[in-house]
Amino acid sequence: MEVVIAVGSNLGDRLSNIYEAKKRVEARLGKIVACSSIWQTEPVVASGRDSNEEPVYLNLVMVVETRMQIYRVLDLLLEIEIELGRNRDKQILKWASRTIDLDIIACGDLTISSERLTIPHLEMHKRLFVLGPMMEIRPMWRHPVLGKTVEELRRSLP
Ligand code: A4P
Ligand code: MG
Repeated sequence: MEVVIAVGSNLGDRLSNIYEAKKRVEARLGKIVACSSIWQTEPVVASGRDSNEEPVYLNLVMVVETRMQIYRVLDLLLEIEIELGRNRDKQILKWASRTIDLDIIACGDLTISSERLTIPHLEMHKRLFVLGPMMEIRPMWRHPVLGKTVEELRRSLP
């Protein structure tokens, strides 16, 4: 199966965080069969906070071919985040800056809504930093709940 994964970094050596994450994903999850270019994006911050106070992000989206169970994929991604210095302190604010973020965006037309995992990612359709890169590699993927392709979702963003 193909798992679409979004990668983001806005702290530390962002490029090297991203390359290291890709290397570890490929070693532990499976082959990266498609990868977007790296986008520099303005931080999306929680309401009430100033996006000028957060460093700019580098983002990309990749597709990994794996036979692993999806919760296993999640555990491995969380493990790689920790290894790459992700601070998961509970005090940390929502959408805080991070060395690396690895989110599962989609997995074919699978839908999951459990305590630990929501697929497709809850916010993916609102985010240019996901839809932009994903347009490059899977423009025709269709959101199984919203019924729209990446291209259509991208067009409906402001
Ligand atoms: N979880 C549930 N569904 C998923 C999924 N599909 N993929 C659970 C991954 N994890 C999922 O995640 C908290 C918990 O969500 C996990 O333990 C898992 O069980 P987290 O990574 O600690 O939280 P987070 O990343 O802060 O939250 P979230 O909602 O993933 O935020 P986002 O969407 O990642 O937002 N601006 C720019 N320009 N670029 C960015 O990349 N990223 C964020 C973070 C904010 N602003 C940004 C960017
Ligand atoms: Mg995340």
